[in-house]
Amino acid sequence: MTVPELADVHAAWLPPEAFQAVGERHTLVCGDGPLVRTALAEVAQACRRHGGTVRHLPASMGDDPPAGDDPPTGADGSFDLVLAVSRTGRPDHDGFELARAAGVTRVVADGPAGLLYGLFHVVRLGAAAFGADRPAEQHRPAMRRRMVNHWDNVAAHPVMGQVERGYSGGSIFWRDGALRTDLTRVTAYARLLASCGINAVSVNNVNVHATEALLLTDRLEDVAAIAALFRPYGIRVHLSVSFAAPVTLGGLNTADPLDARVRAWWARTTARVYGTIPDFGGYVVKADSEGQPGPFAYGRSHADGANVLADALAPFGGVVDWRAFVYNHRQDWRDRSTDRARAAYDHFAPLDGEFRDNVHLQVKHGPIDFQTREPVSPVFAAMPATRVAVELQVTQEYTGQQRHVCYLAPMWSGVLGFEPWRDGRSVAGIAAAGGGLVAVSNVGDDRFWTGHPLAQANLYAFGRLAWSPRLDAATILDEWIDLTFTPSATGEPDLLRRTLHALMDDSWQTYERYTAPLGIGFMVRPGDHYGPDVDGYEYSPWGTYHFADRDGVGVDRTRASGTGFAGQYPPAWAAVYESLEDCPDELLLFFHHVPYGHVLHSGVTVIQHIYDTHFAGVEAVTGARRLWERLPAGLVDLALHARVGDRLDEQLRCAREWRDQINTYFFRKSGVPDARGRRIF
Ligand code: GCV
Repeated sequence: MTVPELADVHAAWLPPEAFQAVGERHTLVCGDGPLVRTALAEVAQACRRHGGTVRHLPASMGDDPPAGDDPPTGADGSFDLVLAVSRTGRPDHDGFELARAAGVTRVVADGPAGLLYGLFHVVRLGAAAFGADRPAEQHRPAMRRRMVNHWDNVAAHPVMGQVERGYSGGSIFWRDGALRTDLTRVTAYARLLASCGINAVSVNNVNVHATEALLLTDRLEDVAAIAALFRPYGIRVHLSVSFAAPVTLGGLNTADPLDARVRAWWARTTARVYGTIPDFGGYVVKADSEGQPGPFAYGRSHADGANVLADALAPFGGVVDWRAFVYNHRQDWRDRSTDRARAAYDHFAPLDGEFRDNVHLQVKHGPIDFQTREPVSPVFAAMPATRVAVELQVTQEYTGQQRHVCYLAPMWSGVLGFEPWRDGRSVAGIAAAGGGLVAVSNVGDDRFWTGHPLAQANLYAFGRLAWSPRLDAATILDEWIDLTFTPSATGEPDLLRRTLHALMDDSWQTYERYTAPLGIGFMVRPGDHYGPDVDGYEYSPWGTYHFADRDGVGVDRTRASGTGFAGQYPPAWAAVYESLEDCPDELLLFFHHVPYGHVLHSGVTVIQHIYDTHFAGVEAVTGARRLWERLPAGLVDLALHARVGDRLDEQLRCAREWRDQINTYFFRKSGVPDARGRRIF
């Protein structure tokens, strides 16, 4: 096993320097199997570069992992680091214990995956892992399943391209209708994912087009080839499949989930998948959504649909990730009783308890669609008898498309920490007990992986939050900075760290300030979803309205006079969102239609808030750009510096465009001038 180093691709958060503390020491790796061999290869590579040594002790040759006080002697008589798989641990738990005593740092893992995670944790700690003694710390992931979904097409889609909502170049798996011939990049990606704890990946778009559908059958070998590269890093491969596959691939005249022939087809097809990929993870399904086929065509429920796939996967330990993103995208604006925000709850809550145990109901974190600000989906609290997974979007479809800096960890922390019943039980806990955390990936074949180099931090943060949802966003950012950037001998100490925090810590709120106000969402250009177009979706059937007129703006989602969406929450939150007085400012227009003169908790009117935040947002971006320009040469890689600089230029241009269009729009609608007399076109 060799650890790839790609000459022309940025190493992201695993540059060789990150391994220095491990690589210059003497390490003993105890245990067997492919994941232990991966850890061994990682350490060996680091030692070759930094001068240390590594020895392997297969479990069959030793007893229990060597004790901290008395590690076995190596060529030079001692070890600084011992990585071992416990004989008594729970191998499926992925956890490890880390301690330092008598000059030895010891990682004792529950199983081989835990050993690999333990090694990456030592890498993260760097020299600190080898300093003073430290009492035993237990590290165990909160979520058993930590998954990324790729919206990658095998054959480039005429509108969506090779990666749907991808902002980082082409797919790292697929190109021009085929599996790439050089897959070294996939191994490099597997390392990055494993190092932040991710253990599952789906490799094709949830919108399954004709070529991609074949991955399940005729082109299964392609999936097997990818699985072989992820396996050494403890990552299982999943596949998005089409609900209509029994018809389109199997030649049946129906995909009715209750038809015996359909059930048999899924069972047969799935058995073949496991014959080829024994550790295959399972299926991801987008059904009855945005044109994808589903059980509604046969008068069946989504539980019927999911269960037929679940039954086929169950004998092999596979799971179905069944997406709850089901809504009517052909809406009539006059029909105020239909509310896209209500849809997931209305479709799925009545089915609670009807899904098989190996179905994960994958629910987007907000009720609409990955907007910059949405309330947390009420579905999380509504399905106690279902294994629910929380879906996040690392790819920045609505948050600046990796042309804008937008560090999303603070938003995700808010989602995971949300307590639907306000009683200590959080969304993170619901996901941990259910299907875990899932996110749409933001990588592509771009040299910096993510288009905007700083967007790498979002992928890293997703993995870390799936492991440990309570980690603080700024702490995660520090981890990412420490791993990614080599400390420089030049410049003020910590200047780079301070600059990155200044650019990134509040970047999500900055983005929110210059885009759609107070939780109303959208106002983006239809189709590509980049840049402002206040009425772009207002006169379309997608159900994403703001209802601005000369008197006011916002969607009435109260029970009293609106769509009733507020009533989908447990009482403690339903009452807060229902009430104009109590509703948090940032979600006001999501829940209420108010006059422009409505005074927010902050003390300013809605219209003045719109003006103030849009000017403030642009000022923040101007400041960020200036800070980046002032970084002394040599503090970061020149190409990376240039790429971030270019993106900041574009961010500033676009932020100004947002500011001017939003401010002018609302000035013209309301006729209310800016209290501070600033220029509004
Ligand atoms: C994969 C949004 C995006 C679509 C995406 C869809 C989904 O509507 O714009 O590109 O389709 O969400 O999550 O399925």
